[in-house]
Amino acid sequence: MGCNCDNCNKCEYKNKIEEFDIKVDSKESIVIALAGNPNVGKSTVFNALTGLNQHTGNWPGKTVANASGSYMYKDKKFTLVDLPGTYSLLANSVEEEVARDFICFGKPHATIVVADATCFERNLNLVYQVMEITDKVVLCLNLLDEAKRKGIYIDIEKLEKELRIPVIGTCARKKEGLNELIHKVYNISLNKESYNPKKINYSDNIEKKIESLIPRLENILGNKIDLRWAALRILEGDTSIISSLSKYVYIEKEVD
Ligand SMILES: Nc1nc2c(ncn2[C@@H]2O[C@H](COP(=O)(O)OP(=O)(O)O)[C@@H](O)[C@H]2O)c(=O)[nH]1
Ligand SMILES: [Mg+2]
Repeated sequence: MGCNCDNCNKCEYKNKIEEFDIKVDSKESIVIALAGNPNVGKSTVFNALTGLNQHTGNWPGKTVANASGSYMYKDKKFTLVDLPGTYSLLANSVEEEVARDFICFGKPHATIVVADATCFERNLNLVYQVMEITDKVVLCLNLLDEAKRKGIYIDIEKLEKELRIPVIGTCARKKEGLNELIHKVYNISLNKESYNPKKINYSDNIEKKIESLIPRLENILGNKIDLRWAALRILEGDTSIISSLSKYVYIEKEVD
C-alpha cells in the first residue's frame, strides 16, 4: 500500500505501515493506533470495536505480539492496531520502542490513548509523550465506573481545555462511550477537526538547545516527524531514535 503521510502525494517516506507487519486490508483503510499503560482496558476497547475481525502477529524482529483488527464507521474502514502496554515511550524496553516507532514512523491517521480514570495521574506521562509526537490524539478515559465507585470524579471538559485534545469518557467493559470515541476518531483521522495539543515547556537552557537544533533537523528531516520531539530525544542522548530514523525515514542529506 501507499504511504500514510498527511503532507504529500509523491511520498519519499520509507515508513509504510507494512514495514510494521500490520495487516491492512485495503489502501483506503484508516489506521488508528491504540496506546496505553498496561491494564487500562486497551484490549477491551480493541475487542469491542473490532469483534472477530482480528489478526495477530509479531513486530518484525521483535518478540512483542501485535494485534490489528478492523471496524467500519460511516462507510470508512478503520484498522485498529493494539500497541504493547507501556508507561512511557522513551524506548527503555522493546515494548516502548515498538509503541514509539509505530506512533512516530508508522504515521497512523490518529492515536487513541486509553487511560485509567482511577489513577489518571500515572497515565498522564504517556499522554503527554504521545502529544509530543503527534497532534492527532484522542484520550479515552476508561474505567469511569470504577472511578465512580471509588468516589473519583474527573471534569472531562476541563481536562480537554487543559490538554487541548479531545477526551471521551468510557466504560469499555459495558461498551459505554465507544460510539462517541469512534465518532471523534473519525473526525480527527479525516481532519474534520483539529487540535493543538499542549506541549510541555522545559527550562530556558533546554528550550534554547531545542531552538538551535530544530533548524538543523529540519534540513535533514523536513517535516517528516515532529522536530521538537526529535530534538528532545537527541538532547536526552537517546541513541535508539537515531537508529529508528535511519530505519524508517529516508534521509537525503548526511548529518553534518
Ligand atoms: N470495571 C471496568 N473494568 C474494565 C473496563 N475496561 C476494562 N476493564 C477490565 O480491566 C481489566 C484489564 O483490561 P484489558 O482490556 O485486558 O487491559 P489492557 O491490559 O490495557 O489491554 C479486564 O479485567 C477488563 O475486563 C471498564 O470500563 N470498567
Ligand atoms: Mg491488552
